[in-house]
This record gives sequence, C-alpha cells and structure tokens, in this order.
Amino acid sequence: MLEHDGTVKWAVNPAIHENWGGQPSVGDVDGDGIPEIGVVSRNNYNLCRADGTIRWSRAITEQTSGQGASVFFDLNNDGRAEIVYADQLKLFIFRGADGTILNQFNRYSSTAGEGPSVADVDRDGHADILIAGDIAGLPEGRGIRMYSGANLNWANTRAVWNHDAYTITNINDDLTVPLSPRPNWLVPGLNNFRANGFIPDSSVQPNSAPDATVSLLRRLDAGLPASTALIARLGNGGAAGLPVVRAEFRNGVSGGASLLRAAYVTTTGAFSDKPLTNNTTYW
Ligand SMILES: [Ca+2]
Ligand SMILES: [Ca+2]
Ligand SMILES: [Ca+2]
Repeated sequence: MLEHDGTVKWAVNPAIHENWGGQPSVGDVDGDGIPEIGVVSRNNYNLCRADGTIRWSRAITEQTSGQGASVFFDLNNDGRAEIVYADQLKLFIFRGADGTILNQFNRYSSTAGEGPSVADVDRDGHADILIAGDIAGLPEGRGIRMYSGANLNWANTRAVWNHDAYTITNINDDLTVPLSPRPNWLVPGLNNFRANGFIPDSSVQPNSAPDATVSLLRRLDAGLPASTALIARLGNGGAAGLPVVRAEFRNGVSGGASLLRAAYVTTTGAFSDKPLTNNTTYW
C-alpha cells in the first residue's frame, strides 16, 4: 500500500503471497464502511484488512500464473460484498466476511492476468458473471460462460464492465468515457476497485424495479372497412429498465377472452403509443 507520494504505508509478508499476485480488488465485505483488499497468489486467496493484516486466506489452485483477479459485488444486496473469483479449476463465490464458499462451478483455464466480470449482461435487472476458459475438450472448457442467479435473485447492477482496472466512475452508463472521472475513493458509498454497483447518486439502485403500465386503450376505425387499429399507451413507471414484455389486446373477459393483437415491446422509461398488430415487434 502506497501513499499518494509513493512512500510505502505497509507491505504484506512475501511468504504469505509467495511472491505472486494478481490485481487487487477493493470493497467492503462487512458493511462497516472500511474497505478490504483481496489478492490472489498461487495457492491462496488472501483478504487483507485496510491495515495490511490478513483477515482470511482460502486455498486455491492457481499454480499456472498466480496472477488471477477477483471481483467484489454484493450479490444479495445486504451491504456486504461477496467475492467472485476463478482459479484453474473452479469459479468460486466467497462470502466476503470470512471466505466461506457460497457456491462453486467447474471451469478450466491455464490462467493468466484474468478474472471474472460482473455486470447485468442481458439487462434483465439482475447481475450476471462472465468467465472465460481455455482448455479444449473438457466440459466447461474453452469459451466464455455466463452465470445468472437462480430465480433471478442476484442484485441489479450496471450493464457495463469496460476494463481490468474498472472503477465504476471511469465509464458512463452510455459507454462514453468521462474526460475527468470522479475519483472513485471520494464518492460516498464507493471507495472500491474491481467492484461493480451503481454510482450512489444514480437514479437506479440495486433494489429499483421496473413498473410496466398500459393505458389509453383505443380503437381507430379510420381504415374501415378494410382495417381497424388497436392502440395502447405502454410505459415503464419504475426506476429500473424493463426487459421485453408482451402486450396483448383480448376480446372479452379474462379466462375466456380470445387474443386479438399482441406485440413484444421494450420500454426504457418513456411512454409511447404502440399500434398492436399481429407479430409486431418493437425494440
Ligand atoms: Ca469492511
Ligand atoms: Ca452480500
Ligand atoms: Ca442479468
């Protein structure tokens, strides 16, 4: 750990990290507002306190490089970051506070300076994990895999993770790069590195939800007798983005109603009038 002028604040005993180590990840694993630091070595994942002492170590298998990296992300939105990390053989989700393995999946990689990414890849309002493998011929071998929470129970996060030194404030939601990024460590609620989450003053937060609405139903007969148009005003009154929804006009009451028109619609917060015709798709 270096001061801003380059002087050393503290250093971890090399015997602990075996003279290896990947990029650190920084985040708060216990909700006390003080960040912890996670570093990979060849045989252990080490979580350091802010003063450099080791809080916990967990045995891993990374003899091929000893330079992998992890991601801090609060998957269950309880204010305490979980740690997502993959060694040569497994993708792990550690409980940040004590290193307990919450879940693990096979993956195979000869590892280099790599690590998982966490972002809402499919924009369904729940974080996903992306991981790469490079060993052909094995199940869960070569290629990129995406993991999502069972029952969509992982917290929401941004849909962006733009590079290894990701700091949330270094990239905007629309993928523009800020000319002068806000220093992550000065933004209340952040002070993290290789962690994902929303900027604390963002209008969207992990517990934000979409709220699909349908209103102003109309039938326009200007085209009679050749045709008639069914129009609905569709929108999203919630703070979170909405994945594709199916909107339907039905004739009659629920249960016995027959389908008249249907369309697949995405809404991003704006309300708009959509004529519904069979097999229409709006993106
Ligand atoms: Ca802490
Ligand atoms: Ca958590
Ligand atoms: Ca997702």
